Amino acid sequence: MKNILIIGSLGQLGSEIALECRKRYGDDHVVLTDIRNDVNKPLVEGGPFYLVDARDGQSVDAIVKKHNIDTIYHLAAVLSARAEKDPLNAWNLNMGGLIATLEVAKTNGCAVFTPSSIGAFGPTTPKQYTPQDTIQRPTSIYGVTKVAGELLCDYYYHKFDVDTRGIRFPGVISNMTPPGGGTTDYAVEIYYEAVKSHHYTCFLRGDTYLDMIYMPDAVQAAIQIMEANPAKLRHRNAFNIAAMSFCPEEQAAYIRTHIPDFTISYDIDPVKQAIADSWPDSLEDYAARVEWDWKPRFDLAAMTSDMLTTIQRRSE
Ligand code: VAH
Repeated sequence: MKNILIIGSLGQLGSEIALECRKRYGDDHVVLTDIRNDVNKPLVEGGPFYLVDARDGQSVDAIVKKHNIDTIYHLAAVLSARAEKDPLNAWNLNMGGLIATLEVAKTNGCAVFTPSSIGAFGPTTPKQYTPQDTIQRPTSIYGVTKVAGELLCDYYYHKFDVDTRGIRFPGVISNMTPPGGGTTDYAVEIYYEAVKSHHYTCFLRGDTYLDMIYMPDAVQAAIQIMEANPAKLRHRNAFNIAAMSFCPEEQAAYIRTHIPDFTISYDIDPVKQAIADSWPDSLEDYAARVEWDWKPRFDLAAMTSDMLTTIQRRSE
């Protein structure tokens, strides 16, 4: 049975990967850390949890040894929009945390999953069906840390034989954990506002296309890649995956099939719009499909139906 450590386990991605891993591998086989413990009590109290800064390699090493960890999910990071407010802090946390984890993994023979992002691409990257192997010149500090992270993880694989694997996530949409300061947060907020007030004021232009994915598919991908046969992997850090590409106007139209009087207006955030404009409109994910059988289950129609039904049920 696997023994998994999830660093940054209370964030948007971390909390749902943690929940699914505990279901699949057992509460005591999934150890969580985060820099806070004042949210998501069921996770914090549902199994081993430690208050640890992701950059504290000594503490992480002690946890890995105590729990005989074989797989680390490194999910601690400052997301794109928040990172632009304090680029140095974003670099220190995103890179300081990752290299601490890679050093611990090298010492203890752990596999490491690190999320990258469509943010690892920039304005000179082909925007439509962005290829797996292409130009990566991001213009956000978040994207710089993602490209640097991909290169660092590949280096530890080739130089020290650390089993590193990663996925370039699109914008992740979840009905459980609030978004954490990203450029794609609008695509989550819009559903909650649609149920609450039948109106949403969007911070991106209505024709801004971005790749998005529903959280159940994102979680499945993060677990599936770490269970994949390493002999079939020609890529490591990181794989493109794609599920849907849409713009706020399209998402609003799908919401109106459930809430006919839903309206959307715009109050553009120039920082977030500039980041979104630098990212691809859509990705091709052929490598992930061939090398570890990636396949999404949710499209925009299915996600919209599930999100609105779940939020409406909770608000009753
Ligand atoms: C962000 N949600 O907006 C993250 C993600 C592709 C977007 O990396 O920063």
